[in-house]
Amino acid sequence: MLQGKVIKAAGGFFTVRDQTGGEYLCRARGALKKGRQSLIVGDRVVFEPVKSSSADYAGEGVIEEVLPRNNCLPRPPVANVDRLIVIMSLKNPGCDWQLVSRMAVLAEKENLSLLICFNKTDLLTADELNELTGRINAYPYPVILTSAVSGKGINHLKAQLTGQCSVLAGPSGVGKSTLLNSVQPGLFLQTGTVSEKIKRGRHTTRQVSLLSLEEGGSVVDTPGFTRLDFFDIEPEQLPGFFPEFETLQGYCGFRDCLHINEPNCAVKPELGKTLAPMRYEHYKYFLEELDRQEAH
Ligand SMILES: Nc1nc2c(ncn2[C@@H]2O[C@H](COP(=O)(O)OP(=O)(O)OP(=O)(O)O)[C@@H](O)[C@H]2O)c(=O)[nH]1
Ligand SMILES: [Mg+2]
Ligand SMILES: [Zn+2]
Repeated sequence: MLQGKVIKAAGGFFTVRDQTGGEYLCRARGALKKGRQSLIVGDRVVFEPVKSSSADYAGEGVIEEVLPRNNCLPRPPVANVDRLIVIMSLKNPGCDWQLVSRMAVLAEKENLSLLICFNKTDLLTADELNELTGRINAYPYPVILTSAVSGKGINHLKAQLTGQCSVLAGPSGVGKSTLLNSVQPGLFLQTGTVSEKIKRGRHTTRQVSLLSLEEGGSVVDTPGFTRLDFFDIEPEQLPGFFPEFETLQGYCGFRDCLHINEPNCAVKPELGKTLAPMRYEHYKYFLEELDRQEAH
């Protein structure tokens, strides 16, 4: 038996890399398939190798066991990562600010460290960029500004990737694969264009795949998405996933204050002061969404 990590998952086949770097094309043992849990990229597995008939792989194999996950994201489906990097372009396609907050909630839920990367800064004039500064800085998370065209921020991004396992997530066409190619040209990831007419990407990356980095660490490139639903989140948990509420909520009149209409709320008076109005809007929107879900 060998131990390895799932680096690709497609059509019932899993590419598993063992500790020495050998890659095996594996299927999952029937009993595993019947279990509730499906295998995803990043899963650590125990597998039984068999000799390969293909030159592309060190061998074939059967996955016998999935080891417990440290964390797991439903979308993009990936397990055991150290950090989530949300990529958004500021133009073509324009930024979906609410989707950033949505990803942040999921990162908080899974205890993942989060980095937000705003890409395609080369497409904006200094004035346009200035206008967005308020929103760019509204998130209580580290932010980097990048351009795969001018090279801005690429070294910074590279330094952030080194030595850990990160997953890149964001809509189609924002430049996830292009940025990775800039960080490590040898990856030769396929990239696509953005439709002029609908200003959206063309879903060029089709698979979640875990890539090794020359300088140490690994990164998961993922297909773009626009919709992201919450599940397994109770409305009462939501305030805990907005770190800017943390120090304030201890001063609210009610311990389970949801910071909406409760008397003596310590969070609401901070709106527009230490609390970015955009983030509070996102919070309210998510809370209503979770309330609706609960009512069903
Ligand atoms: N101007 C400009 N264009 C960029 C930048 N980064 C990426 N692009 C372009 O944006 C388009 C989409 O890039 P991709 O890397 O394929 O985007 P993606 O996020 O991987 O998209 P999916 O794989 O579909 O999810 C390509 O035409 C890139 O050349 C940038 O910093 N500036
Ligand atoms: Mg891509
Ligand atoms: Zn409150």
